[in-house]
Amino acid sequence: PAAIRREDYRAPDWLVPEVALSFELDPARTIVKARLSVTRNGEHDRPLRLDGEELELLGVRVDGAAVEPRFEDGRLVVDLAGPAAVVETEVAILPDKNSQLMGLYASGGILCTQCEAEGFRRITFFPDRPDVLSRYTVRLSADQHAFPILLANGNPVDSGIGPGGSHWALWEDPFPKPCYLFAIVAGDLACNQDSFRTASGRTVDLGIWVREADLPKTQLAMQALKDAFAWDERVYGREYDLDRFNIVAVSDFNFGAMENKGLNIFNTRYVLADPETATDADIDAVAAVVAHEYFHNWSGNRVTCRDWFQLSLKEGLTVFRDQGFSEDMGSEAVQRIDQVRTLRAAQFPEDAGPLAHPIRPDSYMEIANFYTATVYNKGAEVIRMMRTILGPERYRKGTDLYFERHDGQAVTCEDFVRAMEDASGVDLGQFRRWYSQAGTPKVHARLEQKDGKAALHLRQDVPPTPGQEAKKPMVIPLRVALIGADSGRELGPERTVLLTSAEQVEPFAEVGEPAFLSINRGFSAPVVIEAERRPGEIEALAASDPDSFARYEAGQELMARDLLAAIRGADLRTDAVVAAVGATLRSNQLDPAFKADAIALPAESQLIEKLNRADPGRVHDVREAMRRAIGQGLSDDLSRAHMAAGGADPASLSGEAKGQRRLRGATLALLGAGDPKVGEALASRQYAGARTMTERQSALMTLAMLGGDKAEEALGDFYARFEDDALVIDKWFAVQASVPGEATLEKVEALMRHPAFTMTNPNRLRALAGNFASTPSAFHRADGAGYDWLAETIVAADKLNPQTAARFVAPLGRWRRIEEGRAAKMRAALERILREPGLSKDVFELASKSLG
Ligand code: B3K
Ligand code: ZN
Repeated sequence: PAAIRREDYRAPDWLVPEVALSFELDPARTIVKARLSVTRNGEHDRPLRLDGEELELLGVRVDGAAVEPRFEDGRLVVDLAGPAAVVETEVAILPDKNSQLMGLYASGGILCTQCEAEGFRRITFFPDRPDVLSRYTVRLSADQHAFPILLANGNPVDSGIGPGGSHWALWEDPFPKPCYLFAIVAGDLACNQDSFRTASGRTVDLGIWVREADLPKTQLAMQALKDAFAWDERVYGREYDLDRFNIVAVSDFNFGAMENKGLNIFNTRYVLADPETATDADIDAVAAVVAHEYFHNWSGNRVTCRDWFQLSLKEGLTVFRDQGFSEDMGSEAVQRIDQVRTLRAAQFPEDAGPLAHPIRPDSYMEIANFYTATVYNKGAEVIRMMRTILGPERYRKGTDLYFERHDGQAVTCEDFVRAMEDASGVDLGQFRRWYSQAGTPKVHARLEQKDGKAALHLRQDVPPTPGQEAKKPMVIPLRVALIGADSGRELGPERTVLLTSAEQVEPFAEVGEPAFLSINRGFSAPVVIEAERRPGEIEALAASDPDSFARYEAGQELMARDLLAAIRGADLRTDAVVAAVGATLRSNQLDPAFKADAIALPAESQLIEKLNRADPGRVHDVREAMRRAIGQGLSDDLSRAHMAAGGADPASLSGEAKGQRRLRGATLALLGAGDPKVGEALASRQYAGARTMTERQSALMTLAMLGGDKAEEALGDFYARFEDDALVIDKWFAVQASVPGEATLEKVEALMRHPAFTMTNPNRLRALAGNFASTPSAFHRADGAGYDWLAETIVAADKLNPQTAARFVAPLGRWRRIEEGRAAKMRAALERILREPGLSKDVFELASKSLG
């Protein structure tokens, strides 16, 4: 397959201002009639070219007259003489056979659509590109009994009864939109109905549509939706624009959710939640995704992308917006820690590996492969840096200008940055490199102190990435404070240092006492800091940096220092880490959620990233030894914290209650590491008395890690208890696939043969394969069997669902970071995948680039 390049963009030859679609819905064979009003765009004599995929063409008409279809490079080519025409097509599609879950498909008796990025071409012939915006009228007809509810974008305008037990509904969406935002749903659905009164006094009808039995689990999503409506009015001045807003939940979905205009379609996982079946983390994710999709109504739908290279225009901005929402709804510091954890776990490895790409990529084979942590999460960091540089008021002026200037348009990342510049008067010329250069910058920092003066010596280095050997210096905003080594206080106000050259020296005014360096506070830039530390400096910052995010970071730096030294061959030093964890546990000032984060060691995957050719077995052993030392050295503090945290009100979703439950799980895990017998007893007790899924899942995970009869007993109980709840059974698979150690693979193989396992449901497949591949000591078996299993699974899944299969390729591509023996086996697994005949573009692109 050929690469598509950003620089080859050309405006569309034909526009489609109006579309009328008619669906005769039937899961076995659906008939789609399309009526496109097309107009020639500019002076040219090129024909109309329409994308189409897996469509059975039944007829084409131009201005009412039938024409003989002609295809070129897989596209339907229609020759048109004048400046405008009406082009009609009729096709048949097979929803029941659609296992890719793109286009129109069936999920548990519901018919639904997914069009982003290029699924609309699987529904009808169309110029399937985001810069063609159309007004849609949609007529749906279906069997009344099987599909009593018929939904589409926009407003319902008419409905009625048809022949043979059928009924129909007519919907109109007044807002021009790209076809990737098109959606319809038909099914037997029940509705949680509510309403929201907008700032300008309009009433919006809100509906969350699910299977009848799931209605009680939609309350949290509804609350989040109303909070999101209010937040976007208050923080960004954005009001909703239609009279109704619908969300539909389906159980087979390739990712989290989709922001179709007025008709969001969600993975059930991000809608259905209550404290008995969803963890606090799941519940927070529901709120974040509901808000994210809602926020797209402005950042994505009203202002959309010109082409798919601009994906971060809507995704980076919308992630940044949903992060702001979560920060305002919960604790800002804890939210920021979670965001940075995600970035380090998912984006840093991507940026350091063979699949590295800038947030605005230059080329792709399959766009579905570019819905990445880089485009989304690093994209959000880039918006955050702009706000840090401009300040919140000028940033808001910038977004106001952006929305006003480009409402109803399909635009580029450049348009966003220009709006920021025009509104603020700040030149972002050099800053634009964040859009074009890949790789995580490293910043080396040294604080020099002489004669009562301090100077911060900074150096930046952006590592080479595929296709980008030499890099230019970036603009890196670093929030910096100096902390008195004796007083523990901030010496002068915090500053934002703009690092713009390869090397730079920042003088600081008189500092009266020796100072420690608190840098990149709040994670003001998505970089790796390498600071030269003085003896006792990290320990002191970890104990008392007044900025809680910076204190967390210092704790992580301390843990990583001692773990990495031991992994590289030194004796494992545990005293400093044990002391720091003990102080955190005993503190009266820190809130429980922060404590839970602060006592967790850096993930194995993160340690592997910092090593040259790691032995994952050794990384695991050293990290376990540290966990054991903490568990043994602090058993009293841990037990006390564990008991105290057990008092949280199970019905409460306050930050305090959620924090206590998080701390209860974290302390339990460490107690289990320190003494398996004690851990087993405590976990069994916690499991038996659990009143929330948060408690139940953390107890189950600890038991599963310890293994043995108690683990089997709890796993059996868990399965029997939740057999009918697919989302909870996903957890049952996930827990077992996440157990560290070489024995997990056999378990995973057995689970694949379990009657509840199916490859056609992406949530189930991710629960098993995704979790296994992200558990380093299980996946990186020395004999390479973990890699072979993953390769086989990818090949099998690819035949059903290429997008979901492709998501599992990246772990095999990390071979450069792993010791030679295993690395060779990882490459062999990638080669094995590439030998498979009929591989999808999705998997081919990632597997071939991963070998590079
Ligand atoms: N925009 C969708 C993602 C579509 C993914 C297509 N492969 C959900 C979101 O980011 O909000
Ligand atoms: Zn999004």
